[in-house]
Amino acid sequence: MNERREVILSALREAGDAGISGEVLAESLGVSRAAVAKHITALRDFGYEIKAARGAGYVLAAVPDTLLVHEIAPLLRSGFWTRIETLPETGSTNDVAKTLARAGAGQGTVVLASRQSAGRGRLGRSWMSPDGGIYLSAVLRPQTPLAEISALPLVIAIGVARGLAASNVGPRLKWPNDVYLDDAGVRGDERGRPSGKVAGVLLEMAAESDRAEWVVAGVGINVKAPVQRFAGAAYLDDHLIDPLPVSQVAAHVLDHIAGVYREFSVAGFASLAAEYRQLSLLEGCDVTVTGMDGAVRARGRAMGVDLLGRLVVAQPDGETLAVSSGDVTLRRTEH
Ligand code: BT5
Repeated sequence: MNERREVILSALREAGDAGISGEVLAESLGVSRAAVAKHITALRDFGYEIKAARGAGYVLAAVPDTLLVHEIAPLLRSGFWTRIETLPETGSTNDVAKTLARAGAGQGTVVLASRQSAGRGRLGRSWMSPDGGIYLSAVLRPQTPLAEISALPLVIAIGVARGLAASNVGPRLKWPNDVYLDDAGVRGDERGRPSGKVAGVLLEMAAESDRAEWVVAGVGINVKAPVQRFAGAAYLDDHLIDPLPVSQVAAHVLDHIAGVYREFSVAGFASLAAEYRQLSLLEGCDVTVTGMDGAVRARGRAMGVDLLGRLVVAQPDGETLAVSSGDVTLRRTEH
């Protein structure tokens, strides 16, 4: 959206129900009234409902409930996000952010899309990305030693969980970086079981010798349920009596990713491990760790995560095992 439209939009917001005339807008922008009318038409095309009332001029009646930079930016509290790009659709926001990172985009760049045609999960899996979700990818340039970067996906997952908690739901984490919704809150699932996966995190990076050159942190969040629900997925709005505008949810998540990333940058994962443990769905549960070949690698009790983000499993023989993500699947052991 161009700068003049931004100015018009903020003037409309400020004027509220009183409205603002085309003449005043034209004068303050130094353009003709016809030019103002063109910008108003363009804003309407974005989904802004702008009424033209006789005497009052233009009145902003409703803003679109979609991911638009001019809806998200005013809601952000953190100054971390210096470049925000919103797209109606793209293949994968991670690819867009990676291209920007390779071209030198700074830390604090973020790309958000309302829909993805080729959303990716980890290990070549796909991420269903219909309209109604938030698909975002952030460019980070951590100074953390490379060996400790392995905890960063868990850090981002904590940020997403905090952002969703600020959006009035009770998220939980499933190691390493899946975010689940705990239905024990609003809907009152008597079993108190999480109703499904509401968000996932995909980190991609390029490394120099002992530092990451850039990290792209991709996050997909299910907000409004599509007509065809994805099996195993949870949708934020199903858990809310008063759903928030999607831009507000995005702003909460971005603010909290920025906050937790700053904590990680200053103090490492040590300061966050206890919070991760508290949010973890697996904490204290018996789990089975299975390699990609399907063979059971270990059984035991999940006992938190170590400073490298590995899941610590206490085995029946008293030995503990630290499990790295990427090469295992994990499920609660059925008794
Ligand atoms: C993830 O992978 O959970 C990481 C997802 C990251 C998506 C974001 S969106 C913005 C950015 N751009 C991208 O292209 N990707 C990132 P993983 O742990 O591998 O989980 C993938 C599995 O989750 C799939 O195999 C499905 O079983 C399930 N799944 C796919 N889409 C889902 C959805 N919308 N909701 C819940 N589960 C889903």
